[in-house]
Amino acid sequence: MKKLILAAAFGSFAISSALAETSFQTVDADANGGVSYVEAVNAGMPWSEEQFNSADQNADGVLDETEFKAALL
Ligand SMILES: [Ca+2]
Ligand SMILES: [Ca+2]
Repeated sequence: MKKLILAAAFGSFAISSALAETSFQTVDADANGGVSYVEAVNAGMPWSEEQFNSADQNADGVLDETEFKAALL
């Protein structure tokens, strides 16, 4: 039982550190200055379309660097 809890704790730690290392430039695959939902998903971001849309504060369909970083917090 204890092992299971440790594994779960390690798992979530690994996910959050991977996200912290995900840079905007890496996720913006076509380097057009905005991260589309498809780019985010392809980069492994664990976002639903709903989460993406709420992160897209100016509703232009992409996350600029400011929106992207805010969404990671
Ligand atoms: Ca892009
Ligand atoms: Ca936007």
